[in-house]
Amino acid sequence: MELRAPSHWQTLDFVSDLHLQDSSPRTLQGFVDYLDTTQADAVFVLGDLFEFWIGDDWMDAPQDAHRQCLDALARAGQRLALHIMRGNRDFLMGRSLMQFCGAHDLPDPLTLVFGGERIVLSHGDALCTGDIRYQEFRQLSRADAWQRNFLAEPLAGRKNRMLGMRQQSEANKKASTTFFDVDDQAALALLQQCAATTLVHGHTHKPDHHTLDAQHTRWVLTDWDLDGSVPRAGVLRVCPSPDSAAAKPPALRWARIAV
Ligand SMILES: [Mn+2]
Repeated sequence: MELRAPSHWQTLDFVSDLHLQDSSPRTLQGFVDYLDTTQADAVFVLGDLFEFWIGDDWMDAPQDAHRQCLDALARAGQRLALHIMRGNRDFLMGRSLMQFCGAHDLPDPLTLVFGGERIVLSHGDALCTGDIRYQEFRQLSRADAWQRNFLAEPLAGRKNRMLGMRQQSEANKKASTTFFDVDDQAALALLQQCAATTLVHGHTHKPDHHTLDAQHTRWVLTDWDLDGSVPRAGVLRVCPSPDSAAAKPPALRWARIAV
């Protein structure tokens, strides 16, 4: 799918991997403050906003962190163009949540056309092609039948199952010596398929800017953790370059903004 940025957009922010939950109150506060004050015309949340999400009927009685985040998103959704993509933790976010927040529901991947450039947005988990076990689970859990089954369970049962899956995933990670990063070949293939130059993704919690070849790069967003021993949070911001009127590349200016 393709999204053409309206011509009045000057500043776009990308953010991901906030993993909001009750046990991270500072991270929540940091994100709420960011949403309430950002001067961006459009904000793109590229997945794993929440540590987990068990279905939109949870909106009636969610954890406090979720409630406060949803309210802040709804405020932001009224004054700027808010876009939300699902991650591997919150893939069960549904239409009601998007509506409540006034958010545009983004497919993964999405090609954004901005400032004369084509930018692919993705959470990034689908590009970690080396993790075959995870890719199998991903395929299974994104299927309608699996989701219908899961969502048919009572909320309490869903929460237990989700926490169980999280624990299992953490245990697998600890037991494994391999870190499955985004595969550069898979990233390059996706960019070529979308006729795009730049990929923006999260998921790996390894903020960086990788050169794939002479024409293609990928930005990796930082995760947020303002509660732990190594505080980190931030957005990737893109604006048209001041020289872009001269129409010579680079037409965009990218910057990491600490919040
Ligand atoms: Mn993720």
